[in-house]
Amino acid sequence: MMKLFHSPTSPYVRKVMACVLLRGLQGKVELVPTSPMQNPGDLQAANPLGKIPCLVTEDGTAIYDSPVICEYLDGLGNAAPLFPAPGPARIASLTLQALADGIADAAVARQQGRAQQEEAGPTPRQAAFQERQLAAIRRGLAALEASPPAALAEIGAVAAACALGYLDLRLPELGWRATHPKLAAWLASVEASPALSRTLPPTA
Ligand SMILES: N[C@@H](CCC(=O)N[C@@H](CS)C(=O)NCC(=O)O)C(=O)O
Repeated sequence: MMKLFHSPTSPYVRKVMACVLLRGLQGKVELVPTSPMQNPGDLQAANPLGKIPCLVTEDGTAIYDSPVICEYLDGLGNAAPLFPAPGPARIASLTLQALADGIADAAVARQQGRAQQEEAGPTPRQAAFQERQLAAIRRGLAALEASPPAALAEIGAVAAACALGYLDLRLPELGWRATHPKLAAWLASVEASPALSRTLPPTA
Protein backbone atom coordinates (compact mmCIF):
# COMPACT_ATOMS: atom_id res chain seq x y z
CA MET A 1 0.00 0.00 0.00
CA MET A 2 1.29 3.50 -0.85
CA LYS A 3 1.04 6.22 1.84
CA LEU A 4 0.02 9.82 1.24
CA PHE A 5 0.70 12.52 3.83
CA HIS A 6 -2.66 14.25 3.64
CA SER A 7 -4.73 17.19 4.80
CA PRO A 8 -8.26 17.81 3.47
CA THR A 9 -7.76 21.58 3.07
CA SER A 10 -4.54 21.55 1.00
CA PRO A 11 -5.19 22.37 -2.68
CA TYR A 12 -2.10 20.38 -3.70
CA VAL A 13 -3.26 17.31 -1.76
CA ARG A 14 -6.68 17.69 -3.39
CA LYS A 15 -5.06 17.67 -6.83
CA VAL A 16 -3.24 14.44 -5.96
CA MET A 17 -6.46 12.89 -4.59
CA ALA A 18 -8.32 13.89 -7.77
CA CYS A 19 -5.63 12.06 -9.77
CA VAL A 20 -5.97 9.03 -7.46
CA LEU A 21 -9.72 8.95 -8.23
CA LEU A 22 -9.39 9.68 -11.95
CA ARG A 23 -6.90 6.83 -12.26
CA GLY A 24 -8.91 4.40 -10.13
CA LEU A 25 -6.20 4.01 -7.48
CA GLN A 26 -8.35 4.57 -4.35
CA GLY A 27 -7.65 1.15 -2.88
CA LYS A 28 -3.91 1.54 -3.31
CA VAL A 29 -3.29 4.70 -1.24
CA GLU A 30 -3.49 4.94 2.54
CA LEU A 31 -4.06 8.50 3.80
CA VAL A 32 -1.90 9.71 6.69
CA PRO A 33 -3.60 12.74 8.35
CA THR A 34 -0.86 15.39 8.64
CA SER A 35 -0.51 18.94 9.98
CA PRO A 36 2.74 20.09 8.36
CA MET A 37 3.03 23.24 10.52
CA GLN A 38 3.37 21.01 13.60
CA ASN A 39 6.63 19.58 12.19
CA PRO A 40 5.74 15.88 12.23
CA GLY A 41 8.91 13.76 12.21
CA ASP A 42 7.55 11.10 9.86
CA LEU A 43 6.73 13.73 7.22
CA GLN A 44 10.10 15.47 7.57
CA ALA A 45 11.91 12.12 7.33
CA ALA A 46 10.16 11.47 4.01
CA ASN A 47 10.19 15.03 2.65
CA PRO A 48 13.02 17.24 3.98
CA LEU A 49 10.94 20.28 3.03
CA GLY A 50 8.26 19.19 5.51
CA LYS A 51 5.46 19.87 3.04
CA ILE A 52 2.40 17.95 1.96
CA PRO A 53 1.53 16.22 -0.24
CA CYS A 54 4.25 13.59 -0.03
CA LEU A 55 3.69 10.08 -1.39
CA VAL A 56 5.67 7.09 -0.12
CA THR A 57 5.58 4.13 -2.51
CA GLU A 58 5.44 0.48 -1.45
CA ASP A 59 9.24 0.19 -1.68
CA GLY A 60 9.64 3.23 0.60
CA THR A 61 10.52 5.82 -2.07
CA ALA A 62 9.29 9.32 -1.16
CA ILE A 63 7.88 11.42 -4.01
CA TYR A 64 7.08 15.15 -3.90
CA ASP A 65 5.93 17.77 -4.77
CA SER A 66 2.37 17.53 -6.12
CA PRO A 67 3.17 17.80 -9.87
CA VAL A 68 5.71 14.97 -9.50
CA ILE A 69 3.29 12.81 -7.47
CA CYS A 70 0.56 13.35 -10.11
CA GLU A 71 2.96 12.37 -12.88
CA TYR A 72 3.99 9.25 -10.95
CA LEU A 73 0.33 8.25 -10.46
CA ASP A 74 -0.23 8.78 -14.19
CA GLY A 75 2.07 5.81 -14.83
CA LEU A 76 -0.07 3.50 -12.66
CA GLY A 77 -3.35 1.84 -13.60
CA ASN A 78 -5.01 1.76 -17.01
CA ALA A 79 -7.03 5.00 -17.16
CA ALA A 80 -6.40 7.57 -19.91
CA PRO A 81 -3.30 9.62 -19.09
CA LEU A 82 -3.69 13.08 -17.55
CA PHE A 83 -0.21 14.13 -18.74
CA PRO A 84 -0.07 14.48 -22.53
CA ALA A 85 2.87 12.97 -24.44
CA PRO A 86 5.90 15.26 -24.98
CA GLY A 87 5.01 18.10 -27.34
CA PRO A 88 2.99 21.34 -27.36
CA ALA A 89 -0.09 19.83 -25.65
CA ARG A 90 2.04 18.63 -22.73
CA ILE A 91 3.72 22.02 -22.33
CA ALA A 92 0.32 23.75 -22.41
CA SER A 93 -1.00 21.35 -19.76
CA LEU A 94 2.04 21.76 -17.50
CA THR A 95 1.91 25.55 -17.87
CA LEU A 96 -1.77 25.55 -16.90
CA GLN A 97 -0.88 23.40 -13.89
CA ALA A 98 1.88 25.88 -12.96
CA LEU A 99 -0.55 28.80 -13.27
CA ALA A 100 -3.15 27.06 -11.11
CA ASP A 101 -0.62 25.92 -8.51
CA GLY A 102 0.78 29.45 -8.48
CA ILE A 103 -2.67 30.88 -7.73
CA ALA A 104 -2.88 28.39 -4.86
CA ASP A 105 0.65 29.38 -3.72
CA ALA A 106 -0.37 33.06 -3.59
CA ALA A 107 -3.57 32.21 -1.69
CA VAL A 108 -1.65 30.02 0.80
CA ALA A 109 0.93 32.80 1.32
CA ARG A 110 -1.87 35.33 1.80
CA GLN A 111 -3.54 33.07 4.33
CA GLN A 112 -0.29 32.77 6.32
CA GLY A 113 0.32 36.52 6.04
CA ARG A 114 -3.16 37.17 7.35
CA ALA A 115 -2.45 35.07 10.44
CA GLN A 116 0.80 36.97 11.03
CA GLN A 117 -0.99 40.30 10.71
CA GLU A 118 -3.58 39.21 13.23
CA GLU A 119 -0.86 38.29 15.71
CA ALA A 120 1.61 41.13 15.21
CA GLY A 121 -0.60 43.89 13.83
CA PRO A 122 -0.38 45.14 10.25
CA THR A 123 2.86 46.69 9.01
CA PRO A 124 3.32 48.47 5.64
CA ARG A 125 5.65 45.68 4.51
CA GLN A 126 3.11 43.00 5.36
CA ALA A 127 0.31 44.96 3.71
CA ALA A 128 2.44 45.21 0.54
CA PHE A 129 3.13 41.47 0.70
CA GLN A 130 -0.58 40.70 1.02
CA GLU A 131 -1.40 43.04 -1.87
CA ARG A 132 1.25 41.36 -4.05
CA GLN A 133 -0.30 37.92 -3.45
CA LEU A 134 -3.77 39.26 -4.22
CA ALA A 135 -2.53 40.92 -7.43
CA ALA A 136 -1.00 37.60 -8.57
CA ILE A 137 -4.30 35.82 -7.84
CA ARG A 138 -6.21 38.46 -9.83
CA ARG A 139 -3.86 38.23 -12.82
CA GLY A 140 -4.01 34.44 -12.65
CA LEU A 141 -7.80 34.48 -12.65
CA ALA A 142 -7.81 36.89 -15.61
CA ALA A 143 -5.56 34.51 -17.54
CA LEU A 144 -7.87 31.58 -16.76
CA GLU A 145 -10.94 33.61 -17.75
CA ALA A 146 -9.31 34.53 -21.08
CA SER A 147 -8.69 30.86 -21.82
CA PRO A 148 -10.69 28.54 -19.54
CA PRO A 149 -9.56 24.91 -19.22
CA ALA A 150 -11.29 22.20 -21.27
CA ALA A 151 -12.51 18.85 -19.94
CA LEU A 152 -11.20 17.41 -16.69
CA ALA A 153 -8.98 15.17 -18.79
CA GLU A 154 -5.53 16.68 -18.28
CA ILE A 155 -3.54 17.79 -15.25
CA GLY A 156 -3.91 21.52 -15.95
CA ALA A 157 -7.70 21.37 -15.69
CA VAL A 158 -7.50 19.29 -12.50
CA ALA A 159 -5.09 21.81 -10.95
CA ALA A 160 -7.30 24.76 -12.00
CA ALA A 161 -10.38 23.24 -10.33
CA CYS A 162 -8.42 22.65 -7.10
CA ALA A 163 -7.00 26.18 -7.06
CA LEU A 164 -10.48 27.67 -7.55
CA GLY A 165 -11.82 25.47 -4.76
CA TYR A 166 -9.10 26.78 -2.48
CA LEU A 167 -10.10 30.38 -3.30
CA ASP A 168 -13.67 29.47 -2.33
CA LEU A 169 -12.36 28.10 0.98
CA ARG A 170 -9.92 30.87 1.95
CA LEU A 171 -10.90 33.94 -0.06
CA PRO A 172 -14.68 33.74 -0.50
CA GLU A 173 -14.83 37.55 -0.24
CA LEU A 174 -13.08 37.70 -3.63
CA GLY A 175 -16.34 36.56 -5.28
CA TRP A 176 -14.36 35.44 -8.34
CA ARG A 177 -17.40 33.92 -10.09
CA ALA A 178 -19.13 37.29 -10.55
CA THR A 179 -16.12 38.76 -12.36
CA HIS A 180 -15.04 35.60 -14.24
CA PRO A 181 -18.23 34.18 -15.80
CA LYS A 182 -16.56 31.86 -18.33
CA LEU A 183 -14.38 30.35 -15.64
CA ALA A 184 -17.39 29.98 -13.33
CA ALA A 185 -19.32 28.19 -16.10
CA TRP A 186 -16.36 25.90 -16.70
CA LEU A 187 -16.06 24.94 -13.01
CA ALA A 188 -19.82 24.36 -12.83
CA SER A 189 -19.51 21.99 -15.80
CA VAL A 190 -16.89 19.79 -14.12
CA GLU A 191 -17.48 20.07 -10.36
CA ALA A 192 -19.94 17.15 -10.17
CA SER A 193 -17.19 14.78 -11.31
CA PRO A 194 -16.37 12.36 -8.46
CA ALA A 195 -12.71 13.43 -8.63
CA LEU A 196 -13.81 16.90 -7.52
CA SER A 197 -17.03 16.29 -5.56
CA ARG A 198 -15.38 13.64 -3.36
CA THR A 199 -12.35 15.82 -2.62
CA LEU A 200 -14.10 19.08 -1.68
CA PRO A 201 -12.35 20.73 1.29
CA PRO A 202 -14.36 20.88 4.54
CA THR A 203 -15.91 24.32 4.98
CA ALA A 204 -16.24 24.38 8.78
N1 LIG B 1 4.73 23.08 -4.50
C1 LIG B 1 4.23 22.23 -3.44
C2 LIG B 1 3.50 23.05 -2.40
C3 LIG B 1 3.16 22.23 -1.17
C4 LIG B 1 2.73 23.11 0.01
O1 LIG B 1 3.05 24.31 0.07
N2 LIG B 1 2.01 22.51 0.96
C5 LIG B 1 1.62 23.20 2.17
C6 LIG B 1 0.23 22.78 2.63
S1 LIG B 1 -1.04 23.45 1.59
C7 LIG B 1 2.58 22.82 3.29
O2 LIG B 1 2.84 21.65 3.47
N3 LIG B 1 3.09 23.81 4.03
C8 LIG B 1 3.96 23.57 5.13
C9 LIG B 1 5.12 24.52 5.13
O3 LIG B 1 5.12 25.45 4.29
O4 LIG B 1 6.02 24.33 5.92
C10 LIG B 1 3.32 21.15 -4.06
O5 LIG B 1 2.81 21.38 -5.15
O6 LIG B 1 3.18 20.07 -3.48
